Amino acid sequence: MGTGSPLWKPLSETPLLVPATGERLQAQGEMTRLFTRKVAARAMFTLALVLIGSTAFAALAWADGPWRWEIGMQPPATPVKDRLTAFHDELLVITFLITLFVLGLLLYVIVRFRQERNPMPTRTSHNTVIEMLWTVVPVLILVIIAIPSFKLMYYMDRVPNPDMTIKVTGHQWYWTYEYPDQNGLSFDSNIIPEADLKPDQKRLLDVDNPLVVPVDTVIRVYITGTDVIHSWFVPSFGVQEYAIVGRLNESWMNVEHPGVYYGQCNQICGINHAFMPIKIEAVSKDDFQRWLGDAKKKFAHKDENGGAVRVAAVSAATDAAQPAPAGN
Ligand SMILES: [Cu+2]
Repeated sequence: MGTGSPLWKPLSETPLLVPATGERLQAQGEMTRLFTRKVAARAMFTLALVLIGSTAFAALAWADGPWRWEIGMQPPATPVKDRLTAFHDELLVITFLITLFVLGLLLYVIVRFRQERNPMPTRTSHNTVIEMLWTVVPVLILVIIAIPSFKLMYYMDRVPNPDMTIKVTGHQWYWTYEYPDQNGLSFDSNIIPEADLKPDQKRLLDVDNPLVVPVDTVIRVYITGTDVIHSWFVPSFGVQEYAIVGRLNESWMNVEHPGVYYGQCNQICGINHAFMPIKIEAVSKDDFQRWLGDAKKKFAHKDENGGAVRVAAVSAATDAAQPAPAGN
């Protein structure tokens, strides 16, 4: 717009009248132009951030366990999490391509339809073909995403022939772990207070009695609660299940590599919600048998207050209604 434009005259020179239609249109054109440039600049900045972020994420994805300034997800340790991670990566590719396409369109519009090159805007307002396309193509993309998504959801949901069962009970504010196949072996798992931490222990994540499981074993996990709703969440297993009073939720895991895995209650459950971490040690089958022998002695007669006995009764009733485990 030239310097002689009446719009930019000092207020004193501007007539206190509504500008003529032509001037108003010109003013609107100017506003739109400024606005479009600003939006385009912002969109490009955002895309640059997304690109840098996803590259950094890809580079960091091989580190083990939670680490400082973590961006991506923890490395997968079960078939469920393998699939979840793969699905996430597929979605990232689709998102990247769509973002690239939208950026291309934006750049094209910014260059091709800028005011200098296109002084007389077209009055086109409808184009049936384009409107059909921008409806049908996104629907197709959603269908393409939905098919693997539903497959994965059912894969996570059905426990494939469990070799053993573990029962998890959420309390304010700790977990109880129970092995119904092992004469109801059961123990509580409490956080290690910060003051008692040993150098190799993780703050807010380490516990006195971790859950111990064998690798290469299909483990059915029952989850329930005794006071409020908790949630048993182990990121590297792809397991997240609500612990609800009076309900028995079910999930499963098959840990692929021995190691130590951490999780947390991720349902706001009261003042000590942040202090009921989950620690799982996955060990070889032999080591697990050895641990069972020790644990049965260590945790014998520990639950005579009735809580665990009641829970065990529920578990036994549910087990009776299900096909027997393939063995352990
Ligand atoms: Cu909780």
